[in-house]
Amino acid sequence: MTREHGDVEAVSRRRLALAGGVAGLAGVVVSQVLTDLLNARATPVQVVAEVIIAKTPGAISEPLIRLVGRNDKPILVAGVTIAIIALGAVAGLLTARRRLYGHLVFWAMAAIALVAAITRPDFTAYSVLPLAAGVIAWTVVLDHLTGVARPQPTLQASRRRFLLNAGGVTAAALVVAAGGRLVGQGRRSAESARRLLRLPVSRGVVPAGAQTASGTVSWRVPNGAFYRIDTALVVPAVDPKDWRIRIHGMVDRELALTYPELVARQLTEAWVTICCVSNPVGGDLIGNAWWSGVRIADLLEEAGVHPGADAVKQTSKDGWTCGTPIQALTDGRNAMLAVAMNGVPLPLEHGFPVRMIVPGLYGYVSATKWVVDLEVTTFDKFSAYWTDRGWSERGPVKTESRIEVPGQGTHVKAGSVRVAGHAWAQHTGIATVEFRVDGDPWQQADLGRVPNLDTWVQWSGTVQVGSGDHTLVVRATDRSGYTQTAARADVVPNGATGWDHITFAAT
Ligand SMILES: Nc1nc2c(c(=O)[nH]1)N[C@H]1C(S)=C(S)[C@@H](COP(=O)(O)O)O[C@H]1N2
Ligand SMILES: [Mo]
Repeated sequence: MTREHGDVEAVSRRRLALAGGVAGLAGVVVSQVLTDLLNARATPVQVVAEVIIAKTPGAISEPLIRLVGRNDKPILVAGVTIAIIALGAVAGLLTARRRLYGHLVFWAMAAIALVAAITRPDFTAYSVLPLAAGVIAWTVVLDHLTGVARPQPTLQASRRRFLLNAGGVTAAALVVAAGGRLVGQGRRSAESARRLLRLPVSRGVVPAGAQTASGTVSWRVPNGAFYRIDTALVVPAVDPKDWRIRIHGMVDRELALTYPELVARQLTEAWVTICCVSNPVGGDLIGNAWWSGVRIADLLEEAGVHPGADAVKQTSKDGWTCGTPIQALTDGRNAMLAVAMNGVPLPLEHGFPVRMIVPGLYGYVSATKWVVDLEVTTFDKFSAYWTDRGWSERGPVKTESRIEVPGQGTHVKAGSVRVAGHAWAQHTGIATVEFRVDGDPWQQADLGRVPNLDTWVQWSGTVQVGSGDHTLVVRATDRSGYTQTAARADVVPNGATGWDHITFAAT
């Protein structure tokens, strides 16, 4: 072997090791960023560190922990990261023999992380996604950089090319990691501020007789099952200590409130069903909860609304806007700046720390989450997020009803069949619900009890069916005397109409 040849080999070995180390780092970063975006509890590296802590015998760990104090976890996380980069370097070197050998090192590390994750009590299949993304990053970066590391016609050019690539990937990884940390940090600090809050709110008691039907969605929808609609790719993380709301525009006195000032005011609590204008007939973009907050009418009264104002334009922390008629905010209904949902501070996804709730209007014209600004104005002076995209300026909820039992396409026993679901006409109230099987006459449903006009109502009944296929239809009549039209309208521009129907088979 000539001396020159030996130099080239040394150079390319160094490059392969560097390529592998950079690949290792890229995988760690990608898995960390995905963990933050998915709001998973811990990164794969953290999970491995936790398992190491759990499995280390006390005789060894205790003196160590005494030595490093409460920094044991961060130190271990850093150690695992360094180990991954070092093993990545080994993987890079092994690609000189065969590319597969390099990949095997990464797969072995992934297998360890997978086993560590599965042994954790909060394991879900979903929590494997960050790890899978990290493995893909490892593979792609390793193949790319080891490819670039191969000797080129001139030594100078190939050196420059390799260093540019390796440096570029490293810089990108560090920038992404820093960005990801920022996003994740905001979320974590908002979450912990939320956990520490003790609000003077109640959980709300489901009124006797409201939950009558069995097999339906529950009358009170738990926060974890509540539908979610918004334009936010990343949920805004707003710390209550940084939250302010400004009430301004056509008012005598501008108001500015901090979170403690808001929750120190008289709180109002109520059952309100909110729903999305995009809910198709029979759809599930609707939910009922016990909301606690401050009545907007009181705030507007204090600010002194100028005559002639007809709208309140709301802006959220993330720049989303909507407009609500002042009349709906001041006519005595429970329109509020809500701070709690079913007795706990709003979940981040549902607008923490403060959102609007207005009975009787679709969410896109009233239910601003992460709200920070209320401008008293007139409808002719502004347009809002969804009105700019073809939806109506005004969005009163349309009277609707939905079949939940039996399920679409299910099989039941011929004879008496229980039928049930929900109907709603927020702030108008449901008067009657009727259902009909096949071409038979309409039958009156039994209605659950409701505390006010602003919630959905459970309906139920019985139909007699012989064996064969059947169609069930439902329609509601509200307290204004309006019976749902059978005419089907699309959700655009101001909400769907039509009767919900399902087919089922009896044997
Ligand atoms: N900031 C903000 N608030 C928003 C939205 C949004 O996109 N951004 N979507 C609205 C729509 S269209 C609906 S239907 C409700 C849904 O509220 P939920 O996600 O708590 O069910 O929020 C409303 N508030
Ligand atoms: Mo919506």
